[in-house]
Amino acid sequence: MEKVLLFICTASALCVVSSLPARQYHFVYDPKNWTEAQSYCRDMFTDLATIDNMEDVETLNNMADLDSYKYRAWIGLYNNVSSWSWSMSDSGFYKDNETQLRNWAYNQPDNFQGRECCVVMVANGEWSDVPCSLPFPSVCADVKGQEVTFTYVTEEMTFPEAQSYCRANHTDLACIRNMAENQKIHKLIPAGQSTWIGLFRDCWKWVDGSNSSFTYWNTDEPGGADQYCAAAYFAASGKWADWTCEWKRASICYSAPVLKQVVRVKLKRSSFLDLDDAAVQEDLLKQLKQKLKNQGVKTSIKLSWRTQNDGKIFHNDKEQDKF
Ligand SMILES: *[C@@H]1O[C@H](CO)[C@@H](O)[C@H](O)[C@H]1NC(C)=O
Ligand SMILES: *[C@@H]1O[C@H](CO)[C@@H](O)[C@H](O)[C@H]1NC(C)=O
Ligand SMILES: *[C@@H]1O[C@H](CO)[C@@H](O)[C@H](O)[C@H]1NC(C)=O
Ligand SMILES: *[C@@H]1O[C@H](CO)[C@@H](O)[C@H](O)[C@H]1NC(C)=O
Ligand SMILES: CC(=O)N[C@H]1CO[C@H](CO)[C@@H](O)[C@@H]1O
Repeated sequence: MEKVLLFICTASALCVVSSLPARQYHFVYDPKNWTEAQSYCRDMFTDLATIDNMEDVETLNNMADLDSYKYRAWIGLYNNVSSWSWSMSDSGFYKDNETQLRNWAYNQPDNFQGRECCVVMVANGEWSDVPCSLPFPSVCADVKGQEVTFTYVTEEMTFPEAQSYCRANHTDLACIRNMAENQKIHKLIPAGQSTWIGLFRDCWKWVDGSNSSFTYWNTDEPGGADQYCAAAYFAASGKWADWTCEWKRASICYSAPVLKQVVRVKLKRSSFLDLDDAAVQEDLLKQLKQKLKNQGVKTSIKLSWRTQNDGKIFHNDKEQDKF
């Protein structure tokens, strides 16, 4: 989280300096399920912990209290099995509920071993979830308005590769709006072959929106088809494992550090303004905030007046000499 250091160079000019300090972790040992843990972290801090690199891992290993029952703690990594969406998101392409079409094979999607986040059409034209890193042929789509034509691509690629390929050479991976289109695609595919279509979902994503690709899974993790939440395991150097979200555990929150800066604001005296009036004080803060925004400050800023020992906020210039 970016923070802003802000100070006044002269009475009339505002200077803004940005810096990027490290996030601060907080262990919460009171056991909570993952959902409760996230709510708590969002209320009290910023969110459940995001872990970006080995330095973060070391920080957490040094902080962790290894008492019994406390050595596993929730982190902000979540495998969202209800986040299916089509590669082509242009809403004009779909009518009514056409994005909702699913043609899953029996017992699919099953999120086998907790890592199946992309979809292939299997031999009988039904769909199955598989790991996105497996190589398959694919079906690309060329879209003109509502018209769509499909092309089978023999070359085996991972899902991200197939998606890039289709976007470079066609419109996108095949997105299927109805069973007639499903049938058209099925006819293109050689007998017995499974191929990528454009359906995928969020796979083990940081809930604060971080796109960090750092992973530190323990051996054979993730491994559970119905374990959507991740915890760090401090008996194994803080490595991660997937767990059932209902379980109650310690948790790790983080806060984006807040930088506090006291600045002195000099105002020209105006006989029309009562500076002891709370509404006037509030209005001045609003104006200051707007001024900062106009100068390109993009991060969130909180401004407040500081009350001095005498209970007053504003002092005229002679009194200021006493600071
Ligand atoms: C999972 O995905 C669904 C659908 O996109 C979304 O509404 C929900 O908020 C997500 N859950 C979490 C915990 O991110
Ligand atoms: C979508 O619409 C079709 C046709 O109108 C209907 O048969 C189907 O039940 C709908 N599906 C959903 C998930 O609403
Ligand atoms: C991750 O997000 C940052 C900005 O937050 C962006 O600069 C970067 O390109 C993103 N990386 C990927 C792989 O999307
Ligand atoms: C967590 O606990 C809350 C409150 O007891 C409950 O409503 C919620 O369903 C639980 N969530 C999970 C994922 O277990
Ligand atoms: C047939 C064709 O145009 N293939 C191109 C598809 O896009 C890739 C780049 O992603 C090119 O290398 C291919 O030549």
